[in-house]
Amino acid sequence: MSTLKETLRKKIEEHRPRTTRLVKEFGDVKLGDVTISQAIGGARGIKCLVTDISYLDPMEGIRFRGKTIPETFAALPKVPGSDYPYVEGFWWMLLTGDVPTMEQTLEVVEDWKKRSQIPAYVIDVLRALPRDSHPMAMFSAAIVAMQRDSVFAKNYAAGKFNKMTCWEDMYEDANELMAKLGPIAAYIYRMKYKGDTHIPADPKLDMGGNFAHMMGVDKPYDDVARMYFILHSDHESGNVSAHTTHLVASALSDAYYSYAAGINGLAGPLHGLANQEVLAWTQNFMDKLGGKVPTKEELEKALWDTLNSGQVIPGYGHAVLRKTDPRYTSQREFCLKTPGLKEYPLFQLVSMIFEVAPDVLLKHGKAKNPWPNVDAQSGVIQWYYGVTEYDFYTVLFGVGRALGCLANITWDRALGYAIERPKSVTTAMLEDAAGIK
Ligand code: FAM
Repeated sequence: MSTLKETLRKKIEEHRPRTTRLVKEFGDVKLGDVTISQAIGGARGIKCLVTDISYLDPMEGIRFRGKTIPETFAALPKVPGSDYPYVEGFWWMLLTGDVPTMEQTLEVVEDWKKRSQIPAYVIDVLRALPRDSHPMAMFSAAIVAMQRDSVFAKNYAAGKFNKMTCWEDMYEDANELMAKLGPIAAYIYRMKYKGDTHIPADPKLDMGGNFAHMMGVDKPYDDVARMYFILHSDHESGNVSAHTTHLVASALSDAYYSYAAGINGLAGPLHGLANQEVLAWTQNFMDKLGGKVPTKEELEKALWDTLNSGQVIPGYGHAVLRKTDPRYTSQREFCLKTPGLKEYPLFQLVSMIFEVAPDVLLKHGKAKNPWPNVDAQSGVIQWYYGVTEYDFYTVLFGVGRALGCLANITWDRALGYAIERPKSVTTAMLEDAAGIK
C-alpha cells in the first residue's frame, strides 16, 4: 500500500514539469489586465494565484479537487455507522487529488492519533490568557506557540533547506497541526464555557468523532463536525484566510506562523466571524419579538432597519459567488433531513430569511450577490446541538479551514512558489493613468 506521503511525492514529481514548462515557455502569456477599480477595490477578480486544491465557480460554487460537495461526500470512505466521510480521507483527497481507499484513510486516522497530544506548554499558554479573551485569539496564540516544534523551521535553521525536498518538512508540520487543532479547539471550548472540565480523547475515534467527544456533545454531532470541517476547508486561494496563509508561507515562514496569520484574518467580521454575527442578529431579532417566529413583513422590516443603519446583512453576499452557496445548501439539507431540526424555530427563521433577504438586497441594489453564503446556516446547527456560545463558531471554521490552507502551502513548497510581492502605485500614478490633470 502506498502511504499518503509516497502518493503525494509521486503527484508532486508528476506535477513539477507542468509548472516549470508554463513559466519557462509561456511565462509572458497574459491572464488579464488590472483596472483602477480592481487596484483600489481589494484586487477583486485579478487572476494571479494558482492552486489545484479547489476551484470556485461564481455560479456553481466550490469544487474540491474537481468534485462538487455532494460528489465529495459520496466518493470518500465513510465512518462506520455514519452518513459522513472521514475528515482524514478528505485530507488525502485534498493533498493528492485521489480518493483514498478505506485502508489509506485509516492510515491517516492512525497517523493523526499519534500526533494529537496537545503539548503541555500550549495548555499553559491558553490558561495564562484572560479567560474573556476571544476564542479566536486563544486559538491563534496556541498555534503560534507551537512554532517551536516546527520541523521546517528546525531544518532551515540547521542549514538543511533544500528547495526540492522542503515540502516534506511542511507536510510534517501540516499533519502535526491537523492532528492537534481539533483537540485544542475542544480544550478552549471546555476551558472557557464548560467550567474548565475536560474530556480525554477516545483512541477508538476518528478526528471528527473525537472532536465531538472532547467537546462533550452527543451523536450526531460527530457527523456535524465531519460535515462542518469538510465544508469549511477551502474556497480557492483568494479569500482572506487562504491568501494570508499562502502569503506568509511565501516568505518561507513555517506552517505555524502561516496558519496563525490565516486564523487572524478568519477572525474578521467580513470573513469567518460572519457566522457568529448571523446568529447574534437572528437571535436578537427573535428576542425582540418575545421568542416567536416573525411574520415575513416583520422580517422584511428588520432587514431594512439593518441596511438603513449602515450595517450589512450577515451571511449574505460574496466576493466571488453569484448564487446560493452550495455549502449553505448542504447544511440546509442536513437540517431538512434531521428530525427535530427541521421544525426548530431558529431553523424556520433562518429559512424565512432565505426567502425574504435576497429580494431586500436586490431592492437595496448594492450587494452584487444577494444570496446566502456558508455562514447564514452554520450557527443554527451548532445551537441546536447545544453549542450555543457563538463566539466559538469561528474556531470551528478555523479547524476546517486548516485542511485547505495547509494542503495549499504544502504544494506551495513542492512547486517552489515565489515570495509574494505585488507592486503598489500611488494615487497620483492612478490619476495619471486615468488622464486626470
Ligand atoms: N448586506 C448589505 N450590504 C452588502 C452585503 C450584505 N450582505 N454584501 C455586500 N454589500 C454591499 C457592500 O458592503 C458594498 O457596499 P459599499 O459599496 O457601500 O462598500 C456593496 O454591497 C458591494 O459589495 P460586493 O461587491 O457585493 O461584495 P464584496 O465583495 O465587497 O464583499 C462580503 C463580500 C462577503 C464581504 C459582503 O457581501 C458582506 O459584507 N457580507 C456580509 C458578511 C458576510 O456574510 N461575510 C461572510 C462571507 C463568507 F463567505 C465568509 O468568508 N465566511
